[in-house]
Amino acid sequence: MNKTILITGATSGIGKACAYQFAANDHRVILTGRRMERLQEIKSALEIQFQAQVYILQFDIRNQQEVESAIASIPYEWSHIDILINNAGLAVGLNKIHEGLIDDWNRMIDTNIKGLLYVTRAISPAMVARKSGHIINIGSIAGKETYPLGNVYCATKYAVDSLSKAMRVELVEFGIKVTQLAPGAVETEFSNVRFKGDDAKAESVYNGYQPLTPEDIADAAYYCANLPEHVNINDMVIMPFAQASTSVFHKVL
Ligand code: NDP
Ligand code: 8X3
Repeated sequence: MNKTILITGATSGIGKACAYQFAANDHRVILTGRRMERLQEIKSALEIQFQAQVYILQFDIRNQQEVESAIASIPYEWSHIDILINNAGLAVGLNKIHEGLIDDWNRMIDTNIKGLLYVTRAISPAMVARKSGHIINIGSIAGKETYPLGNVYCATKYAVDSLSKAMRVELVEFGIKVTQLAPGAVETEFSNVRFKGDDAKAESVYNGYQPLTPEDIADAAYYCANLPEHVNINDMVIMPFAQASTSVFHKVL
């Protein structure tokens, strides 16, 4: 049966790959992000390539009112959301804690924690009422191990780890599955954002080893979303083979 999947942060990277993965397999997708042009391009591409049904919603996940009114504006025929992929997120800056930029901290906390909460709060009540649904949170290996200079980004992903557990224990009685995917290095726009547009520095993050692709994570999300009813993946840590921990890489340069 076709499902409806709402994916936050679908304009790039892991979210975009999830949009392709689910749309290619006959599911209806609701794609969200701030960059409207990209949402429109991806919608057209999915419609042409897979004859997919695609609905797009532009909002800044940090703005509670924008999130609420965007979700409330979803037409009735799209309102039965089977799967929510809480993917939108970012790292900004790499500084020691005593040199950290408060604005960077606020962006990460507001996006990765508060944004994820706003979307979940807006969408989960209908799942609870229907007694079915699946929430897939994109955490990170950074939510399992803290690394030097990762401080606030790691803290936000530890929060996602904790919220994933909280959602699971609170929503199980309503028939809602909760899965966290915790990837290591995935080559997306993540490092371009972290290094604030210094693309050479961003590229160097992935030198000397094979990072994960966004499609690797979309495959995992698709796998978790298509298990028998009695099976749930609670938590999946997915690493490039060459990355043994947050800071141990086998690089051949
Ligand atoms: P990208 O930068 O490629 O994609 C991030 C997505 O998040 C974009 O679609 C962006 O859309 C969206 N987003 C960011 N801020 C906002 C906002 N304020 N409002 C709405 N949407 C927003 O990075 P990734 O695909 O790598 O990141 C996706 C998730 O994966 C993040 O949660 C990240 O922490 C996590 N992750 C990434 C890893 C990696 O190595 N790449 C490893 C582990 C986890 P737009 O700019 O259009 O709003
Ligand atoms: C992204 C992976 O190791 O750069 O969550 O924090 S890492």
